[in-house]
Amino acid sequence: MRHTSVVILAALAAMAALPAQLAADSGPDGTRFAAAQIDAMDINGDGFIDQHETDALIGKVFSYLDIDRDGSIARQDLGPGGLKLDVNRDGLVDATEFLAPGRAFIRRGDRNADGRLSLKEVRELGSAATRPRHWADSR
Ligand SMILES: [Ca+2]
Ligand SMILES: [Ca+2]
Ligand SMILES: [Ca+2]
Repeated sequence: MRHTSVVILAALAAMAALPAQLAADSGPDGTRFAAAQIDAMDINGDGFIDQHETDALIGKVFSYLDIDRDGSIARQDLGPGGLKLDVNRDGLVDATEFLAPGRAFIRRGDRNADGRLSLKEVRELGSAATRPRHWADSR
């Protein structure tokens, strides 16, 4: 599939920006946007996003960015987001650090603790982002 990496990068970028975008886009369009997110990330087509799916998708982006295949990406190569990803501040973003936001995304939104995000939970993540104090606390 020629467009695979573009789709994955778009999904990742959309995921990173998801709460803000949903907050800016509440109402019926927000639901449509949440549905599009699930669609883009729901590999097994069960209508939910789980950690295996975020790991698989984000892992592909990681391999794509890890050009020299040494298992890490220089922090500065990731732009402004790199500093946040480099949790242990060693200047490199390894796979664990790179996958962490996707896992946090699931944990943050998983209201019923079934380990996966439903359309409703993705929607609620969006409305949580409209409460700045809550959002700041969860970081
Ligand atoms: Ca799924
Ligand atoms: Ca690191
Ligand atoms: Ca859930």
